[in-house]
Amino acid sequence: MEKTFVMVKPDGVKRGLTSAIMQRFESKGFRLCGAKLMQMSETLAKTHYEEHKERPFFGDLTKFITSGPVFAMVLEGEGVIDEARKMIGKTDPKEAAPGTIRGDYAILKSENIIHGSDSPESADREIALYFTKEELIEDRSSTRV
Ligand code: RTP
Ligand code: MG
Repeated sequence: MEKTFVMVKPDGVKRGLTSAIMQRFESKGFRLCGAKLMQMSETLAKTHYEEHKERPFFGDLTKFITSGPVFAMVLEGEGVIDEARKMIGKTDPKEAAPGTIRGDYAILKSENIIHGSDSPESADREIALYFTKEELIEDRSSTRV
């Protein structure tokens, strides 16, 4: 079953939005395979955002993402990668539609509450960066009520 990696960023955790965000994905019908509150190291931050390492905002981005605990999640369900990105909304919260997570909870591009994998390749890479196989409970579709 398709899986994605979603992470409430330090601003979201600090503002107490973790459960409200998790609720949206669960209510939609996606299943939680794994979740943890954690402090990202500088090394993990640089690896996670490796694709942006030449961009001018890279330093601020890694500083921000390590500024406090994050809440990492793996979600499972049909089309979850694209659907979670839709639910998250555009990168700049000012352009994110109302009803999306960024549209409803954020104002600044640099503090946009949540991360979600942008492709199947990113999802595989990011899930492996944050979770061991043992930490994930996979494919519960047959036990779904
Ligand atoms: P994310 O990876 O965090 O889920 O965000 P995203 O896919 O929507 O956006 P991405 O292009 O991957 O950018 C990663 C994060 O870098 C910050 N950013 N700042 N100043 C800028 O022009 C700029 N562009 C991107 C954002 O915080 C974005 O979430
Ligand atoms: Mg991205």
